[in-house]
Amino acid sequence: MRVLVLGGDGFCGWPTALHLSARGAEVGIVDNLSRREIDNELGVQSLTPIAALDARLAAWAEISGRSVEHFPLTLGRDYDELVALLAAWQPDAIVHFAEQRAAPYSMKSSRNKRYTVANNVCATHDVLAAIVESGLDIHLAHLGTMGVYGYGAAAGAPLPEGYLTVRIETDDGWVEREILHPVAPGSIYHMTKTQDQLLFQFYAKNDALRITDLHQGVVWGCQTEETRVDPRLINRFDYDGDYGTVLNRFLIQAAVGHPLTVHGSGGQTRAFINIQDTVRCIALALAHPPARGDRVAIFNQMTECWRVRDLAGMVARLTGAPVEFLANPRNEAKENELSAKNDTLIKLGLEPITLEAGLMSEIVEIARAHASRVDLTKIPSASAWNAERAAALAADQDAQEQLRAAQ
Ligand code: USQ
Repeated sequence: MRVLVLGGDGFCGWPTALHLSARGAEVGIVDNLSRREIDNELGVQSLTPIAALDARLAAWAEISGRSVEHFPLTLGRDYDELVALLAAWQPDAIVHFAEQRAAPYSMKSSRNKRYTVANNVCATHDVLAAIVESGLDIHLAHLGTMGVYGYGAAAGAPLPEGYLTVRIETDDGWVEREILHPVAPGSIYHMTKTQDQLLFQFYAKNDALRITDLHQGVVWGCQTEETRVDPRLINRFDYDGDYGTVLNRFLIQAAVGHPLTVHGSGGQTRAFINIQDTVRCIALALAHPPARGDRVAIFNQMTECWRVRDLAGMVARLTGAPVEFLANPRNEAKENELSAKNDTLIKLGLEPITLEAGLMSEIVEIARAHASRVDLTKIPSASAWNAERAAALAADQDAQEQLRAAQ
């Protein structure tokens, strides 16, 4: 199978490219290195020292004997080059990770909102239009998010996989329909993923494109079977207030003696998945594509749900770290219940790696091994969702300063 991985230098894209290559796929990476540029813009670097993409690919060729080519296109801008690449490379499948994926980064300013919308929505649309223009029967697997649903199901039922059965009253009685689950995005970033869903619905209906949308939860972990083979293949690990995801942040905070930064009361419940399971799920999705003319296949790519304060409690017990309850920079529900169906990937053979299986120890090791690279000033989450949240953050900071002065 020939697979183009769009965004193949990123946190999920890099281990996916290696996983598919290791399993015999011919892999090409399309990436404009924008994630590395954003690191420079934010003045922060991955906790793990990641090699330049060329060096990563040379190391992979040396270790595996398999070459992966890099195409440095900017999706959403270099459209003609993308069409030419599809014609020349003739992929069977495309895995699309090439979007700005951090909710806090997307909410920092109007510039960040506009960049995230333009980058994500135009990239997705260009990929779809280019597949049609190529005339090739390419299966598109896209990394969506559990955040499209808004973290709560109707009447406490588990979130279904993409579609919701509704009953509509007509003159002749009740009829049943399956509709796309209503969206409730909590950030501009999440909102772009809900826009992606509409683009997919249109192109599946109008052009019979074969599309799988993988609604992924919060990813934890860092390394996969392939990335741990050699230090030059190490995956990135974000811990900063914009790109670090909650559990990985807690683990590095514990490793450097920083209190665990729980937003609000920590009553937010989210769906989680380990990075090793991410790459397995993508391989499973590629092996089971929809047929031409099928509706968009939507899988919930998550394995368990956790409340943020319970995660903090677990890390605190494991490491002895103190927990700090901070003003929440985000405009989100203080408490929510969440459960979600993930039957499709389980039926396809996914055997989830769970948090409680003790595998968190590897991440603790990664966090401890690279703790000296942490810039403590980058830990706080300073991106406020709106003026009211910004005022709450400022009041929290004042209170902390007064407490320090009194000590
Ligand atoms: N949180 C804390 N303390 C922190 C960081 C986060 O309490 O130091 C809380 C947040 O307020 C939020 C929850 O933890 O309630 C999750 O935050 P997160 O930063 O781990 O995840 P999120 O912003 O939702 O985004 C991440 C990925 C995104 C993906 C999404 C899946 O960055 O690309 O789509 O997880 S999901 O959350 O299911 O929508």
